Formats: sequence, C-alpha cells, structure tokens
Amino acid sequence: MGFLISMTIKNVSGAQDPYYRTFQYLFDLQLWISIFLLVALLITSFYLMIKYRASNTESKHVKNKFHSSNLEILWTVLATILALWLFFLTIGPVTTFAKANNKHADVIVKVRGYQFYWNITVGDQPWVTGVNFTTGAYNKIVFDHTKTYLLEITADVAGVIHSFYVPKLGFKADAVPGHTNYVYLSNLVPGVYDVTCAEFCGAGHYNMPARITVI
Ligand SMILES: [Cu+2]
Repeated sequence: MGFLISMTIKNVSGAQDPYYRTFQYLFDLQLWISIFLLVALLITSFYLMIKYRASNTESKHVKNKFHSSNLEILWTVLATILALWLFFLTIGPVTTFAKANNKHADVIVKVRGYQFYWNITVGDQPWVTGVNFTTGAYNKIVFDHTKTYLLEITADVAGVIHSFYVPKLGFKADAVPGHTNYVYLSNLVPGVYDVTCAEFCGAGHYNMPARITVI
C-alpha cells in the first residue's frame, strides 16, 4: 500500500515551478492526514467491536457506554483546528493561483469546453478542434519547454461547466460558461501530459481527452 501511495504522490512531475511543489506538498499533507485518520479509525473500531461484543458484555457485565460529552467536545475541537489549519495553509497558494492572469506569458492558450470536446488555440495557431475517443484521436497540443504559457479556460456560453484537468501538471481548473479561469505554466519538463474533463458534464463526459506534448 505504501508503494502504491508513493507512486501516486510522485505522479506530479511536469513542472519545476515552486508553485506546483506547494500544491504537491498540500496534496501529500492532506493525503497522509487522511491515511492516519483512516487507520486510527479502523483500529479503534476493531478494538471497540471486540471489547463490546455480545458474549463479552453479557458474561462479564461490561457496561455499554452511549454518550460522552468530553469525547464529543474533543473530536469537534480537534477537527475544527485541523480544518482551520489546512484552510490557512491553502488560502495563500490558491489566491496566487487565482491571480495567474496578472503574469506575463510568452504564449496565450485559449481553452474552451464543449459537450463533449475541448477547443484549444495555442498562440496564433488555428483551433485544435475537438476530437475524442469516438473519432479515435486526441487533441494534440504542443508546448515548447523554454516558453511560458497562460491558459485562459472557459466553456461554451450555451453549454455547461467542465473542468480542465492535467493530473501530471498538478492542476485542475473549472471551465465555466461566461467566466475565465487562468493557469500560468512555466519551467515545463518535456513529456506527454494527458488531459481529461473532471466535472461531470453529461453523457459524453468521459469522452473529452486532450494531450499536451511538451518538447
Ligand atoms: Cu466536460
């Protein structure tokens, strides 16, 4: 299990930008906290199941306990502290992420989500029009690793919300009709980066792949 987890964690490797390292750190942190809580919960559950099993409570007259105000207060306070701590760790990087449109980029990339494909323009090149699994091809987008890119992500105004998700680059940005979200990419590492839609947008949701090739 540890091996599988570390494989998942090391998956984000596409950008050397400290900004992505921050997101990766936050992801790892929340993952390990979740794993710790899961294991602690399972151990406690098994312990209580064995201690308060029917044969034990009947024969040894172990008293069942139904309420503990101290426990209630403890897990409410601890969970609140944990949530607040993660909130304050995350709010800074997320605000920076949202202000990506302030940054200067060499190339503007226009990304627009449709039901069910992406239309993508890189700089002054023509649309890379939607292709998908049905037509047997991907959107192929080529980025130059020496350049910086600003992605302007939106969706068809007559359509629905999508989400432009590039797992290996560590970001996911909503594509919302009538609104633009920005993602700034720099220090890209050459390689192949698959894209998918991460917001359920209808029957063809699964069928929105694209591929970014960094050379
Ligand atoms: Cu979609």
